[in-house]
Amino acid sequence: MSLSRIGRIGLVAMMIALALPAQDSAQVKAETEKALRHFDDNKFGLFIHWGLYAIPAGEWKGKYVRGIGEWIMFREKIPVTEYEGLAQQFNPVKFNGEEWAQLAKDAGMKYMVITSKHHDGFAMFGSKASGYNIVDRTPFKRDPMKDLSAACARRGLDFGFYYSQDQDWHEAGGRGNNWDFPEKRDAQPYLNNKVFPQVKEILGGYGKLGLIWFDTPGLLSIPQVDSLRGMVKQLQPSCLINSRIGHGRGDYTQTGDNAIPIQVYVADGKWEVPATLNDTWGFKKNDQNWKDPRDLIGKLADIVSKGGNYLLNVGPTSEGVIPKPSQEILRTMGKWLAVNGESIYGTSASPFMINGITWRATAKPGKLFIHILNWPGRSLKIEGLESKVTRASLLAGKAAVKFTQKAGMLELALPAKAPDVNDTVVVVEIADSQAKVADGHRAGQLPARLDLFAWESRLRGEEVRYDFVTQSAHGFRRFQSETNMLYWYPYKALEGSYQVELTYACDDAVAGSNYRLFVDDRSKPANGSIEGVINGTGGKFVTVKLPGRLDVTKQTNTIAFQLQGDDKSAPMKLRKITLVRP
Ligand code: H79
Repeated sequence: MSLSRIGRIGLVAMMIALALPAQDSAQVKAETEKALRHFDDNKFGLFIHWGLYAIPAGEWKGKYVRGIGEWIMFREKIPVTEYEGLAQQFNPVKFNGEEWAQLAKDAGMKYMVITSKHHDGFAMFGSKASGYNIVDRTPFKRDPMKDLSAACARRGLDFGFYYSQDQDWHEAGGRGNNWDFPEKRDAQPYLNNKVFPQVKEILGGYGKLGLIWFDTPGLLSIPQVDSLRGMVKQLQPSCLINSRIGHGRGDYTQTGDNAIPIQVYVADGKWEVPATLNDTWGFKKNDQNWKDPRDLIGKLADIVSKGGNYLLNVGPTSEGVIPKPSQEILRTMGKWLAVNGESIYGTSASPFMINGITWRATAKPGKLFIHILNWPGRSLKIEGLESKVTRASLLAGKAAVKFTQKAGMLELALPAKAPDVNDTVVVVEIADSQAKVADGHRAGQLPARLDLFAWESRLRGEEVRYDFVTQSAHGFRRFQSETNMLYWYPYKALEGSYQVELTYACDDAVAGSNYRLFVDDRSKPANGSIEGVINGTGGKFVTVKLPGRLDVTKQTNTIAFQLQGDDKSAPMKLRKITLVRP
C-alpha cells in the first residue's frame, strides 16, 4: 500500500470522525442522565451577571447607553486598553458570598449560575491562564468564586459557571471585537491559550459544578466544540452542558433570553428559560423597570407547566451588592414557594393544551396542581379531564375545595376573591397516576381559537409596560435596534395559517399609527406580516378582525407586534391577539 493511500484513508477516517457527534462513554451518559433528572426537579435557579461592566453601569463618558449593560464595551466600541482600566477600579468590598447564596436559598432557588467570564473577556476568578482576572488586576485581589461556591455547597445549592466561549472582545482570536482587531480571526490559539485552560480551571477549582453555561455560539467549528465538551466531561462527567455550547453538543436546551414557549414544549430533552428581573443582565444604575413578583411567580408556574426551568438573573453592583429591589422581589417569590413549592419542584408538565392566562397545571403521580393566575370568580371550569377526581383542596391551608365532574367537565367552586393573587394552587387528586385528557384538550394539540395574551409575550424594550388591571401592554415606542414590541414564541407548536384578531384599546386622541404583526422565521426573515392602522376605540377594549393571514411554520422564531412610522399610538393597550384556524 502506498503512503499516499494510507494518507487518504487516514484523511477519510478523520473526516468521518469529525462529522460524528462526540461519543460519550457509558459512564458519562449515566452520570449526565442522573444529573438531568436532578436538574429537572430543581426548576428554579439564580443567574448572576457580575463583571467590570458594573462600574460604568449603563453610562459611558456621561452618556446613557441603551440596551443590556454587559454589552457596553461592544456598544461604545471601547478600546481594550481603555476598558482594561476599569479593573483597577473594581473593588467589591461589600461582596459577601454567604449573603448571595442565602438570598438564592430564601428565594426558593435550587441552583446558581454566575459569570466566570462574559464577552468582555475579564475572568471573575483567579486564573493562571490569563492575567486579565480579578485576582491579578483589581485592588480586591481575591477570588470571590471560592467563597460563593463554598457558600452554595453549604446550603445544598447546585453551583455552576457561565463562560463566554466564542465571543471574547479582549482577544484577537475571540469573536466580536472588530474595532481593535482585524476581521480575520484564528480562534484556535485563543481556544488553546485561554478557553481550554480556563475551562479546566473553573472545573478544577470550585468543587462539583452542577452545570457549565456557555453562550452565543458563533463561529467555533464542530471539532472545536467537541474538544470543549470532551474536556468538561472528562473532568466532571456529571457537569451538565447547555445547548449554547453550539452544534447540538449540549445536554439540555436554552430557549432565547426571556423567551417562554407558548405551549408545553418537548425540546430535545430538558430546557431552561434565562430571564431578567428588569431590562439588563449586568447592573445598570438607571434601570428600575422591575418586573412585578406576581408576574414572575406566574411565569415560574407557566414555565414549569410547559416543562422548563426558570433561571432568573440579578446584576450586582461593582461594590458587590445585589440591588435591593432584586432582593425584595426574590424574597417575595421565596415566600410563595415556601408554601407552594410542592406544586413546582419535582413536578412534570401540564397534560393540557394551553389557552388563555387563567390557569396552568403541573403534575405529580395521582395529582394535578391547578395554578390559578387570574382569578375567575366563584368557579373555574376545566374541560377534558377524563380521570376521576377524588378530592380537591387549596395547597395553602389545605381547605377542601368543592367540585363537580360531569361529561368531561371539572368545575371547582372557589371563593369570590383570590386567596393568593400571585398564584392560588388547587390540588386535584385523581384516581389515575397520570391524568387522562380527552382528545382536543391534550398538550401537543391546539384549539380552534388560540389566545396569545400580552402577559404571555416577551415585553421587549425599555419603555413597554404590562398592567395587571387591564391585562394589557402599552408603551410601543420605536428605536432602531431596540424597538418596544411584543414577542410570542411558538417553539414549533403553532404551525398553520391563521386569521388574526386583535384585542386592544386606544384613546381617540392618540389613534392613527400603523401597526405591524409579523412572523419571523429563522430561515427567511419576516416571511409574513399583517399591517394596518390603530383606530381609536374611545379608550374601550375592542376585538377587531385583521386583514390577511399569518403563516406560522416550524421554523417560526417569533410572532411579533410593533408600531411603524410614528410613536403616536404608543400608549395604546394591547391585551391579546387571537389565532383563528379558518
Ligand atoms: O449574558 C446575557 C447576554 O449578555 C447574552 N446572553 C444573556 C444570557 C447575550 N449575548 N448576546 N445577546 C445576548 C444578544 C444581544 C444582542 C444585543 Fe445588541 C446587544 C441587542 C442589544 C445589545 C448587538 C448590539 C445588537 C444590537 C446592539
